[in-house]
Amino acid sequence: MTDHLNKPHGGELKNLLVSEEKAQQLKEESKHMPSWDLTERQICDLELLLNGGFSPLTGFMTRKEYENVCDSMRLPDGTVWPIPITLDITEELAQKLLPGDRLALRDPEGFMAAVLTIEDLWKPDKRKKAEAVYSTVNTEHPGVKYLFKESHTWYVGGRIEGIQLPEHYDFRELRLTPSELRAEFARLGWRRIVAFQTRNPMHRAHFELTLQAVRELQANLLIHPVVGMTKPGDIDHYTRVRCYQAILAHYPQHTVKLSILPLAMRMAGPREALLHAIIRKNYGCTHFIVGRDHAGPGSDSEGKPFYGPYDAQELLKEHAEEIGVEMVPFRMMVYSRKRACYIPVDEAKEDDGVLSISGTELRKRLAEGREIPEWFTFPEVAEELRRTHPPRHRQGFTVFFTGLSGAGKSTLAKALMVKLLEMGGRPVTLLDGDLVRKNLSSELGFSKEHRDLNIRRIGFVANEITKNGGIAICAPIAPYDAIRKEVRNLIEGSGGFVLVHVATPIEECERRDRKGLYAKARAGIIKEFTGISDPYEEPQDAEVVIDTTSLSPDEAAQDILLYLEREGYIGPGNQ
Ligand code: PPS
Repeated sequence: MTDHLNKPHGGELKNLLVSEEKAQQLKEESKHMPSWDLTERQICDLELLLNGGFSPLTGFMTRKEYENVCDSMRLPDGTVWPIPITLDITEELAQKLLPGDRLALRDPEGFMAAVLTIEDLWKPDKRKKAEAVYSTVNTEHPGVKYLFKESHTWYVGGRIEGIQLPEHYDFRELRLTPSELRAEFARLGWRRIVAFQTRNPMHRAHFELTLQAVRELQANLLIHPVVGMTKPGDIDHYTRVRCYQAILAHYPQHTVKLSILPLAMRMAGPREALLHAIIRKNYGCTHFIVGRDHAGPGSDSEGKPFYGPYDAQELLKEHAEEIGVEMVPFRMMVYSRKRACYIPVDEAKEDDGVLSISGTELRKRLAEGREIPEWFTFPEVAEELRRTHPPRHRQGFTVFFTGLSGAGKSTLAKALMVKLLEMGGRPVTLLDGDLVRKNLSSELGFSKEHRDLNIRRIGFVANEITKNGGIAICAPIAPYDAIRKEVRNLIEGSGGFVLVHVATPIEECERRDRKGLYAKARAGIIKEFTGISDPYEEPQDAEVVIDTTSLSPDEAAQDILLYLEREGYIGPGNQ
């Protein structure tokens, strides 16, 4: 037996929180320490370090730990550990720090959460890390995208002294720490506990699978969903937790417990499955369910899956004994119409009449207000989902006009606003270019930097309106494609986004020259004038293209309304 096999996971829990007295002392001393405001990901990691969910780690990884983990999935002492838990900081801060220094770690509100005693500072090779941890450098993988585009360039590692756990104001009674959950299991007399990890609402397939696990293993069930960071675009955790609460009543009494996990997922598939198992061991579980494509991000844009469907099961099988958790593998479950129950997909025969609904199909049904069948999900879950995902004609959306000065954006925007107000139902806000420049962006000029900032501000406001179920109509020039796409990405996460290219040719805009600006631009009096002395990047992704040369505002507004109706943004009798 090799040495590392003598070091099973999850025996002793690391509790990195210091005494109250020591915490006071650290808070005093921190006034003279450099300080770092933790990112959302880092707060999640810190919480699991502090509460013992990441035992046996005692801090953010040092370079040696990091390299060992990347290369061999082990800590330097041989313990299995699949994913680096590192603290990334800016180059600017890194230049000011030296090994031996202490760094105050704060949450976004400025509260001191912990102190890090620096052992190591280094600039990681991100490509190498991506290849090792994610087996790809493709930025379509959300973990790789985060690594390349969001995480900072320097890593700082060392021991942590915890002052307080990050504050959460939601679902407090469901946020049990590893020691609390272990104590709860002991109190209930639960000895065999199978954990179910999820980042999605639980439907019938998940329910049947967990129930089957409970029955076969004669074990109790811990539903342990991730509420830290999951895959971008996932259903928000508030909705999901209400769905989990709704499903609890369907399990036999005294068999199941729900607790939520503040983990930041990396979507690293097989390696992440190992991490999940280690965490569940720390939370007192004995068994861990691993299904199809566990913690995988699906496929890339060419349809090629990032991981094989059962790679995670294979990897965990190799390490489960060492970790000290038994893996409970599941194939994908599908509904057999003939047998009126769920069966593993590989047991299905031709005459089973197999049914399944994908996540994309579910979203489509919700958006269109269509039926969600009971064989697929419990009615309480469907109702909960409908509350936060109303059909499109009750969701917020943004109509974003782009086009040259004088193309007719403002007139069209106004006509559309008035027609939508006439229909009633949702509040409508107009963010016209000139209006925004007077109020929100009065200090900005027309450099690329300032134009982008202007559009980012408009996008921010439109997103807030959309998120809260209103209609935002924006009408800036917005000449740059990248920032338009950034705004689209932001808003599509909250509701609808419709880009309207007012494609009136420059000759016509100049002929109209309502504000006399083209003449001034030609004369060089106005600099950086779009279309004359500044670029306009024509959109290739507009939902509607309108040339106002020979259309009245009424006619042009009709084109947009017809598009909105076709896509379901305007319902029968509007509401
Ligand atoms: S941007 O690029 O989206 O930030 O521009 P926007 O906020 O829509 O502002 C455009 C309006 O400002 C006037 N104006 C100029 N436009 C373009 N280039 C230059 N240099 C410029 N200077 C002033 C102009 O009236 C624009 O309004 P519209 O309604 O488009 O004609």
